[in-house]
Amino acid sequence: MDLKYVQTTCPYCGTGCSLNLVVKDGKVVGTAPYHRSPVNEGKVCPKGTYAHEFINREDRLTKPLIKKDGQFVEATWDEAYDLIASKFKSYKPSELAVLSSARTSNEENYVLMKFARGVLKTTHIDHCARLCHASTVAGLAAAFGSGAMTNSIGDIAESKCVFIIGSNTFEQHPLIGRRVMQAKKNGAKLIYADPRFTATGKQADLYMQFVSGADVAIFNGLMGEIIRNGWEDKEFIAKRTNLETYEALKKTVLSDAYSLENVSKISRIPVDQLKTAAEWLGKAESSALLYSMGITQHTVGVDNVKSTANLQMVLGNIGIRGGGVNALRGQNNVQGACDMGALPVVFTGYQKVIDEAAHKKFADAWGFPDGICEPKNGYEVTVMINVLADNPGELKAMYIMGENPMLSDPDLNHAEHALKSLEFLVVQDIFLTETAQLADVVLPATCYAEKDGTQTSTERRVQMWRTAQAPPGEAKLDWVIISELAAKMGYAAQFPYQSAEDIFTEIAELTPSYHGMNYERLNKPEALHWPCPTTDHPGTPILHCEKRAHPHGLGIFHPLEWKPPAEVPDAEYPFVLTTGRCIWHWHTGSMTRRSEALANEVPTGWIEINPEDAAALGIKDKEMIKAITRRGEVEVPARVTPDIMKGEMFMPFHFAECAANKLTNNALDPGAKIPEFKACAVKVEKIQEA
Ligand SMILES: Nc1nc2c(c(=O)[nH]1)N[C@H]1C(S)=C(S)[C@@H](COP(=O)(O)OP(=O)(O)OC[C@H]3O[C@@H](n4cnc5c(=O)[nH]c(N)nc54)[C@H](O)[C@@H]3O)O[C@H]1N2
Ligand SMILES: Nc1nc2c(c(=O)[nH]1)N[C@H]1C(S)=C(S)[C@@H](COP(=O)(O)OP(=O)(O)OC[C@H]3O[C@@H](n4cnc5c(=O)[nH]c(N)nc54)[C@H](O)[C@@H]3O)O[C@H]1N2
Ligand code: SF4
Ligand SMILES: [Mo]
Repeated sequence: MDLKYVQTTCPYCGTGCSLNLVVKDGKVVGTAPYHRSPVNEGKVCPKGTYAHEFINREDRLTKPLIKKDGQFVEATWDEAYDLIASKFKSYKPSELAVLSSARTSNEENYVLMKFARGVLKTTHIDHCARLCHASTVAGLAAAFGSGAMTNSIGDIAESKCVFIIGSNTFEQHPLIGRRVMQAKKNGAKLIYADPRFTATGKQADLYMQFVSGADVAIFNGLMGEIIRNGWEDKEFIAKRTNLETYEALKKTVLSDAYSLENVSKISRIPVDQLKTAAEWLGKAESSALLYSMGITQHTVGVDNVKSTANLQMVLGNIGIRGGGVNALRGQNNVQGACDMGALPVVFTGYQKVIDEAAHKKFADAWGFPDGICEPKNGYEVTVMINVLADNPGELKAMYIMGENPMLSDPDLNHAEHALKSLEFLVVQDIFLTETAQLADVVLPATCYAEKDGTQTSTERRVQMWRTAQAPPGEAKLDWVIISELAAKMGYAAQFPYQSAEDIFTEIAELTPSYHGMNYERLNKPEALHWPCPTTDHPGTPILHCEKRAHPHGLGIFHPLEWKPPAEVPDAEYPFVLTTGRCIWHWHTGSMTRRSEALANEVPTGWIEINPEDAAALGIKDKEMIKAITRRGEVEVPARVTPDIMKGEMFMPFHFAECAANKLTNNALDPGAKIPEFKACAVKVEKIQEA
């Protein structure tokens, strides 16, 4: 029997755990612990444990598919490439849009970014970071000059006080949750704020339940209380921040609007809990703030993120061990997809497309004889969808690699209408997803177990995937598909890669923060954190130790006023609906619902309803009910539980048969263009028997 272990990185969340794939007779058959990673030390969560189960599913895509008369027919790669090349050549660059993928490697994102800007010459490239941490990138960049998680995962265990808000860490980043438990064991207090008493909440020393959308008010209230008591870090503020902005912040947070009584009215958190939280934070030697989608997915997402930075600077928790603003990135490689410039405004390493020198640098290095895209910002995902729906004919064709917007975008009826208005859609995925079903051409790609490559975790650690088995059927590596298509379109010379490593070498050359990295250096258990500017640089686990990344080196405070969500409850839609995830499933379920063990645990979706609300509506636990918003309705089983706040309801968005996103609101943060997945107005009804 041919049995081997191949060490790789988990393909699910941004924690970046390492594990072994067990390969028998050339096929992946299981996972086994890999003990030497400092991130997870051999432990994994259920998704990591079962990360092999979807790989060899019978319904993996194995051949290119072309839609003819509404039906998919199998095609050769040449037929598929020829069709795509001729179609794409018939459109103007501004009529083309590309969605890249946080599920794929850095190398693949880089190649697709180069394809978009160099071959298609379009400015419109983006990916799911828009739905996720777009607010973080904008908010932390405004505060610190750089938009990434400031500290490392291991560092959280050293914190003296952990404040988690808007992150269900124990379910969504379980191996980061483990570090929080280690901090607790070392004596740290855990403060948790969330509308739901989640698995994370159940470990908290102080749990503050509040109504979705109150975050800025809560932060202002806490900062006011901290400053009134003299618990602010005066030295840090004086030396490391811009004092004018601090004075302005003080004026706002000390105003009557954010007295604890008012904040309590807005958020429904009792005053004494707010006082305790402020005291614990104010008196702790260090406190780490952890957040994720509860903060970012709002029309005020950027304000929420700036508030996290405000609080941590008031407390002097930046650039120290056990502190930091720890924005927990979601997808395995969403940090990397952003680093690789799969965003409408930057090349790799956040080099701005509108910057003349950066534009020239990439144009020269790539050497497209007919130049690259204009030095102009392109459309964000959410804007692409709105343009498709509202300005028919402006965008005509789209290339989607490894994303499933037909389940993950807000207001699905609107998204479906938008995607259906495309003249030509190409989807490159490993399964025939809801989005792929709308495509004109479907290209079969390879999954993480079938490729070498790197991915960058939430703590900016660049780690490797290693090939464990051959692709199924005729499926190809994502970067090979894009390079072959580029060659068909006349640009073979610009895509000469023989391996993922070749691509990485080009990335390192063009990207200052990755400049000192190469496969040899990355090929060890601890890998490297960016920034790593030279080949003898050890990498940077903690950012902003000496000074901010702003040119003047000082952190900037942002005084902010609280604003309610775009849609608030009224007589017709009397409840707040929030949405999110569970530990067993991954987003649109394309992988986890094809994993027997995971699907068996949680076979379908639900809506959480507080017992008092359920009683008033006459709804029983497990009863099928109808959930309705201004945008759509779904039938979904009720889960009656005291864990959700009265007046609020929660749905996971993993399940197509009761898709939360038929209900969600497409209202966007004006700066980051992230949708308000975390709050809209909903009503629920009993299903009338026919
Ligand atoms: N098992 C699993 N893990 C995952 C994922 C997955 O699909 N499944 N996805 C990954 C990805 S891409 C991401 S981005 C992360 C997301 O990770 P999380 O952000 O932790 O996950 P969510 O469930 O979206 O939302 C977190 C919490 O926000 C709370 N919340 C709701 N409204 C508000 C509000 O107004 N304010 C605040 N402060 N909180 C609110 C919700 O009750 C929920 O508990 O998880 C990653 N990890
Ligand atoms: N209501 C609601 N909606 C949300 C959210 C929410 O909290 N609430 N969260 C949002 C967030 S944070 C995110 S990140 C998005 C995620 O939204 P998406 O990125 O659209 O969701 P995924 O299901 O992760 O889709 C990834 C796709 O990539 C495919 N894939 C996996 N590996 C590979 C590979 O190696 N190559 C290729 N080519 N394809 C591959 C998978 O089969 C799948 O179809 O959802 C957003 N939508
Ligand atoms: S915590 Fe995240 S990276 Fe680690 S095993 Fe679970 S899903 Fe994978
Ligand atoms: Mo995400």
